[in-house]
Amino acid sequence: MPRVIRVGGAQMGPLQKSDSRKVAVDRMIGLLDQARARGCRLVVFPELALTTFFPRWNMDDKREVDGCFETQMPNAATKPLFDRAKEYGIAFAFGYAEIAEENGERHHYNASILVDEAGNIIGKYRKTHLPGHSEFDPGRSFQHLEKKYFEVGNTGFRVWRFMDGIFGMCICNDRRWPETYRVMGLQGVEMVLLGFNTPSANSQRADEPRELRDFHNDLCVQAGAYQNGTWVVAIAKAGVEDGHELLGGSAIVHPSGQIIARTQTSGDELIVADCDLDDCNFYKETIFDFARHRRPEHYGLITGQTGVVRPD
Ligand code: CDV
Repeated sequence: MPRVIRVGGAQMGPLQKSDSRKVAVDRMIGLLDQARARGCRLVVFPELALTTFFPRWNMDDKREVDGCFETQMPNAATKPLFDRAKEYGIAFAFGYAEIAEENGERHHYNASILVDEAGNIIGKYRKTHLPGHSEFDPGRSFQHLEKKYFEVGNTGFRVWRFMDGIFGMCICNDRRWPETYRVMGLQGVEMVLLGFNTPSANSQRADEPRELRDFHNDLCVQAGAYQNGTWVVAIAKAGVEDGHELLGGSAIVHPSGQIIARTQTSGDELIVADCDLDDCNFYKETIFDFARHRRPEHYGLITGQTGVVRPD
């Protein structure tokens, strides 16, 4: 039996700080309607899909910060999205800022969830590689305060069996780290669902060309796909948010590493691809047959240390 899943990558255009959750959710439902019309069974939305990319703002008022987070999922604002997807029998994934109650304490995470065709949340991932900084940095042309607002995720890189395949999730900056894909690759992942918000400018390097940033985006997701024989569905929030441009360039990447669908705009846009999960097999069984070719006895430094230790 072929394992072909028609996947929709639902890139979102910008969300402004003043936009309500309803604005975001209505647009997500619009994309879901398009996905239904085009026969998709799974739809992937971006990181922090319900709000502007708020880590660019330096906020000290706890209430203002917590106002960017969700304490429940689904909640009143997102329930219409869950209901519509359930009505259509479409599975979906999206990212949001999560306040979680754990052992009587509140924790703040940059999270994403995987929802099955019946509307049940079957997977949750909390971002591991938080980029940026934890205090206002006057040396940057704009802020990236993820380390101020979020804790490092405590889920690790899990995978979930559903729709006859093995699915994993990661979030934005995670895509730049080969460990992200390899940990999922070692669990047999066949499709990585990934949302991102990447500024089109480097806040610490004014002369970095946009083309280079596009190239690095593609490089990471294409390498991650190929080196692990997995599909990667990498979906952006794009366009100008609160005066700051985001990269866009959402893509669906084949296990060969080739991009087979790509957005053309910086707005709400659905890309669609028929993804055969069995296309992973050739790579997993030949050049990247981990059981035959990996040499973990030589990889100890990867888990044994964090930073660079140079020889004396
Ligand atoms: N939201 C992100 O994680 N953004 C990062 C930063 C470094 C631009 C990214 O890797 O795209």
